[in-house]
Amino acid sequence: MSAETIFTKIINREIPADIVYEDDQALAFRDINPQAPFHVLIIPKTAIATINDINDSNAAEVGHLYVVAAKLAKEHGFADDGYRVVMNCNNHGGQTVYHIHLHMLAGKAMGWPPYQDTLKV
Ligand code: DGP
Repeated sequence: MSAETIFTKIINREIPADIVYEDDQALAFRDINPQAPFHVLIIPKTAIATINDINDSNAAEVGHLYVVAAKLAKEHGFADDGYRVVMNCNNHGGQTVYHIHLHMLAGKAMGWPPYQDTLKV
């Protein structure tokens, strides 16, 4: 599944974004609603809708998103202190844009677990 989203428009420079990294497979740009001092979205240039659409044929592109995260962490000085990468899936995961993206959050210590209400199972 590869429906076009706003992220395709960012890849194609049809709408602006604060791009911090680009190569042939991936693009990284600052999140419009940052949740940390450094909050970028690292996306594959191929439109993969959700984690459920990851398979053996696109796994290398998805793995590459982590390579980009590691590069950015070193480049921006976050590698030693640490950072968080998150990929949300569908409604319960909090996904709002259906082109997979790795959130990379850095520049402050983050809490865990990420939910604020009490877990009831
Ligand atoms: P998620 O909820 O995991 O699907 O995250 C989507 C993120 O995308 C959210 O943190 C806000 C960000 N976002 C949505 N639209 C735009 C946009 O047009 N530009 C930028 N830079 N970020 C966007």
